[in-house]
Amino acid sequence: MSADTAATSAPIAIVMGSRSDWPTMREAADLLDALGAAYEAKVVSAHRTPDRLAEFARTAKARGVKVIIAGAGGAAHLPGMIAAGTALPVLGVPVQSKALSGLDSLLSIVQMPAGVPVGTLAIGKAGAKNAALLAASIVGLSDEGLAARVESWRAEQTASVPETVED
Ligand code: RP5
Repeated sequence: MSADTAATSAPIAIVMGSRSDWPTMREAADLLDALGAAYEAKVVSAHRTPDRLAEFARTAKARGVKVIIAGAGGAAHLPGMIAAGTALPVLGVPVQSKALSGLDSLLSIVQMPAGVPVGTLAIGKAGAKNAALLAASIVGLSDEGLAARVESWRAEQTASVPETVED
């Protein structure tokens, strides 16, 4: 079996434009760990490593990836370019940039032309966490155990919210 067709054990892929995005994207990874959801995480830059990006998108489905979480900041073309190369669901996380606080990232990711969708999340860590929950829910459609763990996580979150304003 060639590298292109070898199935991976991880149905979720987390990719990011730079190592500097990891503090944000780690939130997604940590939540997937908590949910017991397998994932791979790697740096794939739309601008600095375009060949790596094209190879990743072209081979993802054959490797067993079911959903892709792509985070990038600034001129954040990574999620859209991955969506251009695969019909797998792509969840885009706008990483908070220094210059424009992530508004540049958000607008770069969210305004996709009709026909090439990227499901765009909130700027920063909240977006990364919610991308993980959505990815787990998507994979959970064909994985009852994971779906049950997502339900439990949500129920625990609900139970943790106090109704009173102070003790
Ligand atoms: C984007 O440029 C990355 O996603 C990152 O958010 C931003 C800055 O990258 P570095 O200069 O920190 O590597 O490609």
